[in-house]
Amino acid sequence: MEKKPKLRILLCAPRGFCAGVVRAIDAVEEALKIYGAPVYVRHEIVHNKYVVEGLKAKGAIFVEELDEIPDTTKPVIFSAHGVPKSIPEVAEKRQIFAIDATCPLVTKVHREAEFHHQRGRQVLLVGHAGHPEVVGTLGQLPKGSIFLVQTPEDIENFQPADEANLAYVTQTTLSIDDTRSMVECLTKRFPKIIGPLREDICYATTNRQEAVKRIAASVDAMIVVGSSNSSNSQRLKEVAERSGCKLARLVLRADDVEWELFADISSLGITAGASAPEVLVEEIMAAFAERFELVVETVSTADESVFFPLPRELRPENAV
Ligand code: 0CG
Ligand code: SF4
Repeated sequence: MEKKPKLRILLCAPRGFCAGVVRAIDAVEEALKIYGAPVYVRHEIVHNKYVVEGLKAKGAIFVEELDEIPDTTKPVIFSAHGVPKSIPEVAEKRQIFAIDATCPLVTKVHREAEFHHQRGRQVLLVGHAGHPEVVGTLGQLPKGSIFLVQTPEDIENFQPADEANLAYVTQTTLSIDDTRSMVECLTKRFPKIIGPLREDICYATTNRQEAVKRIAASVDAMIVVGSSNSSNSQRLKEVAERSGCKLARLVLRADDVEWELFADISSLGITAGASAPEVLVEEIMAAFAERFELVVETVSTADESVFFPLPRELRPENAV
């Protein structure tokens, strides 16, 4: 048998599931246990098809909007990305039992936006149009009180009602570096603008980007395990490229690896987005092991011990 070429694998740590994702998936599983199938979930609970398919198989029904749900006594769970204020209002009007699995770190941004609004400030949201988290955060305030800025040009073109009464918040899963330059633009154009004490980018996004930066320039290629609709996973691929990695790919499963691109590499970095299960990292490593003789090292840049308890309605003492 022909000898396999050697491949050095640098595994980023931390990688994969964050505390908000664990909580959101656990919420669906717990709701299925308590209320029985089906339970409804508005939007992919987290942006990963494998996770969504697994929950579907257990009896979760995924919808994009509440009008797809019949009148029911079963709960509907809101995804980890958060929802506009109008959504729980509609659920209440229809008497649908809603369980909010919005990540507490997204809810924190919602509360910040509200706080500024109550103090009469116009709010700028740094983020990407159309992403459900951005839709949810914009939907915390009345129209005309919060504005999305995606680029330095958007900041240049923004005409505030009162320059002295402005604040900003951000999406939680952005590139740390891009956000820093957006914040510089904001404070340059509006020196009195108020922002979060520390940024709104969450610990999981920060740590995963940091780990990728550490290894990106020293590997021939990088694989980010995650879905193409996952903002934090897309950012990891981008960070790898910008930090000097010549070949970076976002891959959902082993079947998606374009093997011809990886034929001649001798080192590979692997990380996973916050919504990508470790079993998919293992699947991809096993597929590489069929073609290469692997030497695996973990490169750790932070320890994570964040834990969020289940949404209140699902805690044992409150379940009805
Ligand atoms: O990174 P985004 O906000 O697209 O979400 P994903 O589901 O991939 O990960 C964490 C959450 C919520
Ligand atoms: Fe929460 Fe960050 Fe995870 Fe999103 S990526 S669910 S904000 S911890």
